[in-house]
Amino acid sequence: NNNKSDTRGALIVLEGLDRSGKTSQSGRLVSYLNGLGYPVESWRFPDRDTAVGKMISSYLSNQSQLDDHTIHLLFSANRWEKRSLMEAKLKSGTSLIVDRYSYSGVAFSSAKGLDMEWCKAPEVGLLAPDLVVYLDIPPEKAAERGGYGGERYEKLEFQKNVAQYYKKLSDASWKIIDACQPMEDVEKLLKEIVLDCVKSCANGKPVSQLWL
Ligand code: FDM
Repeated sequence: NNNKSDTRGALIVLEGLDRSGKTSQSGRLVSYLNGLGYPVESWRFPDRDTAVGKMISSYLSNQSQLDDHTIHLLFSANRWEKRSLMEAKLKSGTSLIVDRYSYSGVAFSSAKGLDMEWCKAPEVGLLAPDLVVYLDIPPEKAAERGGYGGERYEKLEFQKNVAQYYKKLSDASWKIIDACQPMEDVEKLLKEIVLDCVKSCANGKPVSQLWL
């Protein structure tokens, strides 16, 4: 397909427990794709720079208390406030590497005891990723890496619970990478998977919506 107007960017989501390596890997992916000449940006959720994002940030750092349902809906609203920009970027040919998305939203809130279907509902209609990569690490191993910064969810027992909900959410389309491997090996696998996805989207694969 040589029609340039058909080319769109890919929506690629990295998921995983805290300290699974998502943030370092997304930086590396962006440099890699840029180096190959693909327009790409690194995004993350929560996006703490928006008005809603500031409320989320204050909650995560224990400076404010919110009912579990309320914070769940704020996380979702934080994605909704970026939806139109997201769509515009993809349409203009820019790929997005997104550190956490709706799956974090559902896994973390369900791990607190909220109903999973209730948690999914506000995500319906957001853009569906073209690729979800799960950086798989046992919660104990992630905790050993240190650097839990003292935010609300950075506790081993809770992370174990979150891991179980990620498993429930995952489907055959997810690419699961063993995140206990050396960083360079994870990086190499990720680059291959992500480049394939970017190429297939550039060939005109349509954007779809959650929840699939
Ligand atoms: N988190 C993140 C949620 O609980 N719901 C969400 O929708 C999202 C996107 O927020 F503990 C949690 C996951 C994590 C915390 O994430 C902040 P970062 O990646 O540490 O900024």
